[in-house]
Amino acid sequence: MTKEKPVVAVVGATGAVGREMLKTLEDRAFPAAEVIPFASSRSAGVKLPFRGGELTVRELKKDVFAGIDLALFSAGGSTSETFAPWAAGAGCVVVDNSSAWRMDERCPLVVPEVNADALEGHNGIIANPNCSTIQMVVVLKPLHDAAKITRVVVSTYQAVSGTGQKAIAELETQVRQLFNMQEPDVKVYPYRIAFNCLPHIDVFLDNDYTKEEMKMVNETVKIMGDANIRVTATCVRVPVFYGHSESVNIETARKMTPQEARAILAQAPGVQVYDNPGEKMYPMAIDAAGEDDTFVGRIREDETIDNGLNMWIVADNIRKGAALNAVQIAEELLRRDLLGVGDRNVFERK
Ligand code: 25A
Ligand code: L14
Repeated sequence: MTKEKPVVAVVGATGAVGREMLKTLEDRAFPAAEVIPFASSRSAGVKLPFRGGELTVRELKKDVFAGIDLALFSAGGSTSETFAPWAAGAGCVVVDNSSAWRMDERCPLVVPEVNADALEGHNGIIANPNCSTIQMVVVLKPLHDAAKITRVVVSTYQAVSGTGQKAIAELETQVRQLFNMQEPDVKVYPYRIAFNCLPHIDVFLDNDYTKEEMKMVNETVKIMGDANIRVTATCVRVPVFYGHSESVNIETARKMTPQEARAILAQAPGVQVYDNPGEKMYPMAIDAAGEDDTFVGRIREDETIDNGLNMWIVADNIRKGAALNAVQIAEELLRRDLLGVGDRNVFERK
């Protein structure tokens, strides 16, 4: 490190995730010398609360990164694609929440509880995984270490906050309109989301899966570091504000009982086992919202195969799924002294 405490930028600071990044830096007393919020020109001058005072949002430009040690990006994929190479080129380490750099071989894709070692030797851009992937691998990694997972079948129930502030507003507005017998405005999603479920997140690809589903397939393999794990996913948007839920079925090489899985997960970092059917105890989005941990319950045997388990995994998609995981990566970079390693020219600046 060049300095005792890093200067930190939050790019996309006015968004749903950017605001949570500021709050997380504050809550965890991240040792920043200074925090500087950036967003588009639309938001320049906006004031955001921080540490009892206010920060003024600046317009993001290619030349703003001189003197900044660390930048947390959450302003969409195209913003990251353009600006992250300029940051890295100026010696500023980027932790990027978009999908732009995740599958790039030059970029580690990190969930600190699972693969923090992947940060060593980074090239200046570190990718934060997809929200649905993060909460799944936090739970699956300890089970994989114990019994070797060979196949995963996951269906998600994803909150609108993943799409950002405009989608939160759309669900609110549609609910109000429907209760007033008005035709709901449909802008953010292709169909009404209020009192509905949409089996469609991000764009459709040539194989008829959505991009969100293929992120879960590809990112899981990269983070778990095992190309032999086969993953298939169905991603569904549900009318929930905060908290993604997932039904996860796993097949393992070695037999693992639900009791053994519960015992392993009770020791797992960042995981809370919330599983007592007799007491109607299972994780729900309304409990996970605002929490840092990932919750798992409904752990039971898949009776149709020899070595299989079903479970239900829930986490706050804006916290562990985005802002918290990014700040945890930043903390790990500090701990390992991986900031301030000078200018880099690994990524093309356009
Ligand atoms: O799927 P991806 O690509 O990986 O993207 C992940 C996340 O990125 C955002 C979106 O978050 C999504 O969850 N995103 C995705 N695609 C996008 C696109 N095409 C996209 N954002 C913009 N364009 P989000 O919508 O919650 O936050 C977006 C943040 O990114 C800033 N931003 C956008 N374009 C930028 C940029 N920053 C720099 N350069 C650019 N070219 C964006 O700033 C926001 O911070 P903004 O100036 O556009 O702010 C928009 C206005 O929205 C209001 N607002 C936002 N959040 C809140 C809010 N108001 C009240 N409460 C809030 N929590 C403000 O009025 C603000 O001025
Ligand atoms: O790859 O819920 O981070 O619309 C961004 C959009 C996750 C899903 C990502 C959403 C996605 C999110």
